[in-house]
Amino acid sequence: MAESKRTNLSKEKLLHMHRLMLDIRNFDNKVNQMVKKGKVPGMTHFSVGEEAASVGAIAAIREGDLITSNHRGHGQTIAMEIDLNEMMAEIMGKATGTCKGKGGSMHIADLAKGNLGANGIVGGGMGMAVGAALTQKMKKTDNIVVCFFGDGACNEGTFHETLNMASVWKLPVIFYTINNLYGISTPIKSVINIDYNYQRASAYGIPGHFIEDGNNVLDVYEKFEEIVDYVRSGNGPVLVESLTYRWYGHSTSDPGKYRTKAEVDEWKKKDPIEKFKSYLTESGITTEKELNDLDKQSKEAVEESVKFAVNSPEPSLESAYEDIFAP
Ligand SMILES: Cc1ncc(C[n+]2csc(CCOP(=O)(O)OP(=O)(O)O)c2C)c(N)n1
Ligand SMILES: [Mg+2]
Repeated sequence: MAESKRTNLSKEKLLHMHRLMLDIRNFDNKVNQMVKKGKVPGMTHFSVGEEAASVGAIAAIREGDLITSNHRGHGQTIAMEIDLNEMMAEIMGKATGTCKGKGGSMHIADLAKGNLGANGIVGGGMGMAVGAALTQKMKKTDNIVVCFFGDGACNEGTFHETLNMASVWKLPVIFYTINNLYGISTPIKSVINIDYNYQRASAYGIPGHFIEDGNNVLDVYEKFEEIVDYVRSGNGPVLVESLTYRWYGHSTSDPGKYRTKAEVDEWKKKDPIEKFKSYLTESGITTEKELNDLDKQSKEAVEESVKFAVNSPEPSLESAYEDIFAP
């Protein structure tokens, strides 16, 4: 059945959201190739399959708002409109990278765009998000913070500490769990005795929201629009969770033996990009050709980022002593 138009978002904004999802997919597929060629130092975690969960949320915030991310941060980083050249250079450890090649995939930050950074410590972004939200409150801005983390991070002690503190101080922060069903090889259902982590919100006296189809970018966007408005109006924090799935292993070193092929294939049928593509064409917003052109442009931008990174210099030895905090 053809889908009907369900949003008042402009065509320009909808196509931009689609382009960001394509960029995430194409970028990570290319990084995967670079890993196999031995061009990427360190560990890398891909966002392929989870594109809508990040793009839908970030499309609902505005300039001045902030995010914190986790080890699987490529999706959020691209959705926050980082320069792809600098991002690829960072992942390849080059001097032209966002963090001068010293951070790599798990530590990409882009302060100018409001991205306070990815984080290799599971749950590590939560304290940063609460600190940033306290800053907004003390400075009386109406900016908000979105704190992205995985289902596995909900069992870290800092989850309890930060949700409690943010609730008591009514801080403008959205705690957002991207539930991809696993923390490395551990199914989330085997380490919690409730159905979903968002249900814990009541323990902190804050609202909890569930986005059942985290692969539907408009479902994510619409829920976030409502939540962002609530948080920006000074009502304190919210806990929200969306359901999605990572297509690849936990990291580049994970053969993924704990998931069946049937399970992975089932989720691939719920491809967030194909889903949005069907919506955009069936509702008459755009044509297949226009979307294919977008994909072509996205792939060209990613190729360009690889050229930029490959042709960039390694950081100099002396730069190892720069940007170091010494009290
Ligand atoms: C404090 C801490 N404990 C353990 C690890 C090792 N580790 C890295 S990712 C990960 C699983 C995280 O799962 P989840 O939060 O669900 O995120 P996902 O990888 O599924 O996106 C673990 C245990 C770590 N980096 N930091
Ligand atoms: Mg997970």
